[in-house]
Amino acid sequence: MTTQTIATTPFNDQKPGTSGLRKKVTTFQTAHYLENFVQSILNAANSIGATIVIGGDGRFYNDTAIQTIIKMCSANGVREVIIGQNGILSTPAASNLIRKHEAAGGFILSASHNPGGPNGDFGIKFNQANGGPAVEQLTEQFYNNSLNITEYRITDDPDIDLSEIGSAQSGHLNVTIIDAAADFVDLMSHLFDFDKIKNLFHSGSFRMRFDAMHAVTGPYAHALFEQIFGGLPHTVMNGTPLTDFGGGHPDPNQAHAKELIEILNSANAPCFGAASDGDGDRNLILGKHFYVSPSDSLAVIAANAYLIPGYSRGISGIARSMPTSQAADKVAEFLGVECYETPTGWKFFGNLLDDNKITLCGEESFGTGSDHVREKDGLWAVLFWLNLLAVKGESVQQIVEGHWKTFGRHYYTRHDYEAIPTESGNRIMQHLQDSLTTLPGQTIAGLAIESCDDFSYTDPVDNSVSEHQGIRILITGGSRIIFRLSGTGTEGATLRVYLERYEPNTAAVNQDVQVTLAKHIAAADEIARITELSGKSAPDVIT
Ligand code: VG1
Ligand code: CO
Repeated sequence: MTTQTIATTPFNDQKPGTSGLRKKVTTFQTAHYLENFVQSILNAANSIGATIVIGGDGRFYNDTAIQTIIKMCSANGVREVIIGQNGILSTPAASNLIRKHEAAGGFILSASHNPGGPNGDFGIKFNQANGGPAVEQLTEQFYNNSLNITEYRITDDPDIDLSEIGSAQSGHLNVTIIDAAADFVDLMSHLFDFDKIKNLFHSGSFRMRFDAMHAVTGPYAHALFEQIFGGLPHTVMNGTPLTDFGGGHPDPNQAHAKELIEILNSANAPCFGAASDGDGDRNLILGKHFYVSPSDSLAVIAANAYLIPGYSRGISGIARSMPTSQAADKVAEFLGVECYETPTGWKFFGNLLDDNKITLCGEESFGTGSDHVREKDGLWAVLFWLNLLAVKGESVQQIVEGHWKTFGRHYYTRHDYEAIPTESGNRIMQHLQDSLTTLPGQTIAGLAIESCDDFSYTDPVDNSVSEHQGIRILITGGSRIIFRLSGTGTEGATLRVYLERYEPNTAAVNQDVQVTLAKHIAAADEIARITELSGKSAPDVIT
């Protein structure tokens, strides 16, 4: 083994976004690009003598990147790396392994739900010792290191065979390859009542479909829903992970999980439908002819947590990302616990979970989770719903409609304007900034604007401040319109518009969400001058 020190020059675009560094595969293939970022991370993380977890969602370039990271870990004095078999780990499974093995952190190779393949996207993020995404102070260090980097260290050892479970050696580095699904299934079996769920599957009337979208959850889903619970052989669809996700977007929402949604809307629909994304941290929940909005899902989960073994002692608090609907707030109020409003991105939940201020958290972007790991967890949410269906003996629709009756309903939609010129995105946000003082008191499209601000968050645990996290427009009666630019895209800018209307009495309004929110949609366009400044007359994706 020889360790080489390679001279390099910085790339100034290695700034991590909402969820790590995401770029086109072709960018990661640029000479020294990946290496610069990995060395910048290793320099900031306490990696000498440490254990580090490595795994990815199996997309194109996953194996190449993992072999590079192994050699760099070896050259940088890491003691042991723990890797999922074939280099594959779902994001929540990686989070679990970091915690379980008290690792110093982990490299997660994923661009989540973004398309894969040689012309698709790739991504890398570093999770810290608590299993959660690196906090902002740390990602700032990664970025600053990447701006000043002059060299990186790598060995010239041969590649490791990642297909064999067991131990191997890369120079002085111990490489442990593990069965990723086993640990994860074990963790789930301690949170949920597997026997009750099995009985549900064997009751004769229950059928479900799970869409793994050719991504990382396929093997976990086959094990859980078919082998353990005894679901029919076709319970899991698209269950074989592919490096390009079969050419699709592994994004479990109305735009990209169309096949599953059609099945759940068909005459002979199963009782329950669910899907997860590229790296297994997102979830979509469907009932027969019924869609559950992620914000509602968080609220329902919180309201019913006491029925689930892992949460039967009650929850300490809830957190939701700022654009997530306020449905969870109503539940927190009812339970007498705190509801925290954090900026978008799972890293902001970490301190609250570590400090036991919250047990549950979620985002409108199909992310839900708890203190069992430090990432959102797609299969966890699906198991939670299955356990709930088994305990309550009601349909998904009955559970959600019952919830609305008790707490009122937060009609909710998100409109995305994708890949607009960066310049247009910035102009829209600047225009909104400039309007903050003049908007309050105005009535726009029939909606009375009460107040507005540029969301800033002070972490209650470490007092760190994160500014400019989105523009919030608050409307009389508890409705909101929120604007922010995406931090995960790889082309131009993506404007996200979040629209929410609260109705205490759901019988009083039109049930169609887009119709119910028509005034909010019109007001958003007028306030942000979207059509004029983006050049688009309609959003690209509506969820
Ligand atoms: C999006 C979502 C955000 C989520 C992030 C990472 O970020 O809106 O809620 O935390 O993706 O999720 P943005 O900045 O594009 O809005 V994942 O499944 O991509 O790790
Ligand atoms: Co994801």
